[in-house]
Amino acid sequence: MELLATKNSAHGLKVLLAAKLTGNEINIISNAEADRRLRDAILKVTSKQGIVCEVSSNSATLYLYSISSKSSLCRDPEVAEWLEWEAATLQPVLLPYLQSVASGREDKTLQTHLAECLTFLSSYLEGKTYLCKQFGPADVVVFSSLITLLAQDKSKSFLTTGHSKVFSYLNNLMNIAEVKECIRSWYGANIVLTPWISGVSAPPSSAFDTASLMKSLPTSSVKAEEGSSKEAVTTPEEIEAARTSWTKGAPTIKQKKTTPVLPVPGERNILITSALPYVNNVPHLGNIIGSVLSADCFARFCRMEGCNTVYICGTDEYGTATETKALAEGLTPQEICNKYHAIHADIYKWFNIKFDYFGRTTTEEQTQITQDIFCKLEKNNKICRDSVDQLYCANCDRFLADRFVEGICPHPGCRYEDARGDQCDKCGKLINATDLREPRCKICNKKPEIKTSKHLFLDLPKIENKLKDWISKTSGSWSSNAGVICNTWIRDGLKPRCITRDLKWGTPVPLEGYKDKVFYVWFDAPIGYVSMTAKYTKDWERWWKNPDEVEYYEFMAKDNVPFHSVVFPSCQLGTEENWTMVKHLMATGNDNVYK
Ligand code: B3M
Ligand code: ZN
Repeated sequence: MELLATKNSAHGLKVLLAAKLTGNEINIISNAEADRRLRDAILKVTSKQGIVCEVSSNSATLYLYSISSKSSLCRDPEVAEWLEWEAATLQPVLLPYLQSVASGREDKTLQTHLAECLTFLSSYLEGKTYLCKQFGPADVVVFSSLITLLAQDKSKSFLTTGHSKVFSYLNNLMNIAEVKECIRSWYGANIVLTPWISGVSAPPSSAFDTASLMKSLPTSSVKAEEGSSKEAVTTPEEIEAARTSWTKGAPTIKQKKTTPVLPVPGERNILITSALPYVNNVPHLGNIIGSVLSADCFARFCRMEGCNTVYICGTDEYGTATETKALAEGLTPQEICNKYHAIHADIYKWFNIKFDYFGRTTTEEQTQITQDIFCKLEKNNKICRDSVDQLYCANCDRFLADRFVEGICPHPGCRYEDARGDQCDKCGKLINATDLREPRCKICNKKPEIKTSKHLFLDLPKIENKLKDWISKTSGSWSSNAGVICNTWIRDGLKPRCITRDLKWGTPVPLEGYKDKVFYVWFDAPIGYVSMTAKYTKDWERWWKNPDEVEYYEFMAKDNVPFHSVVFPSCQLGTEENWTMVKHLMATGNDNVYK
């Protein structure tokens, strides 16, 4: 492996150190040519060279650990938090501060911000030698950044006098043999930061990604010696080819274009979905970043790599989100779905999102597959029954979903008059709709009554053991936030979950005594992935009942994790069929917000 890094940068040291500590061979190149290429390279795709990826030095550090015998050190969720802290909080202050010292005018505001970072670190290090349980990637990145303070007298005394706890942490690490050796080979006898800090002017935080790990580049094409002019450089033709392939689609894409794409035994078959948006908004870039865009980038990458890839998405059309919007616009739910499905499809097209199929949940296939899954759960004794008290409006002849009732907040100190059925907008507390004082129906303003209604529940305790077993085998390849969220759900034991609603808009429940009800939107929404694939190809089961040959990736916002990691997998397991289940559950750090 080879690494391009700016000479004397902290980033280079991180990767060098990570390579040393994990026993990876790495060839580091830091000369003028490396600098030029780091400036130029965003993503170059050429037929000869394959892909050159620009990655951040923190990702490179993590990657080197992940492919080594120390890979378990990456799994600590705190590692991701420290890497994020180093890149997003510490670096944006540290580098400009170092520059200000180098220019002879130490910036006091930056110094104050830096002091805050170091105070935070000191309090964290109380009673600890390392940031996580063992010396690992978190220490590597934070250490490499902070020892740059030792390069200049002023910044050094700032560290040693005001922040001795941090200083002794650094000192301690510096005495480790491998660390010593890397510092010497990267900086020489003394830590000198020029030309790194003088080369970076007015750094935006993204400019800190100066390390580039080039896995797929044939070694010979970048063999470079200090000052040599004979090294292979990227030609203008290659840059032009990269630009064309990026804007027009690469001629190098290896996936054969057959429609529909189906898995092929013995090849890599990748199924990708991104969370299905509700039909109550006009999506914009902010929403798309949530999951559609990440899934699209990944799908493009998989196609380029020659994997048989399908990327499925579509609109989630049932549930109160649709009914509320219909009420607001004076249209029927079906009209709202038609209108917003078209808007969503158009906007994703405008953004050049390349779905293999963009569908919707209001289809025959959805009804048929959802009912089939339910019947299997019922047959396998995974459905239980219970009664639920709900508000019912006799005037409208309907049970009222939480969003359809308002009343006086039941919390003593508040008593806000227009509290909603699920939450009070004034005091922020959660509310049980049946506890509202003087409740009123949002549609007709009459007073609803409390009525008992029978409902069906997914008997999660009966599936819990199987689910936990599956989670322990698979969650190692989920994004770390997904793992954390899922654990908080299953930690205290699972309870049965109501999967039916007294509504008209939804997939009908096919069970005697419950035929006037529909399924709760979150019971059938993930089944949308399956039914949309069924719309795409009659051979959908080759994707969905083929766990040995298909790798399934899901992309979503973090508030969708419980349904994808607990509820939907439990339904799959409860059917006792051979489902393709998610292997890589990727959650972005945002909630799905429709603003
Ligand atoms: N429509 C919720 C949301 O947009 C829901 C996602 C369904 S994914 C199966 O937050
Ligand atoms: Zn009413």
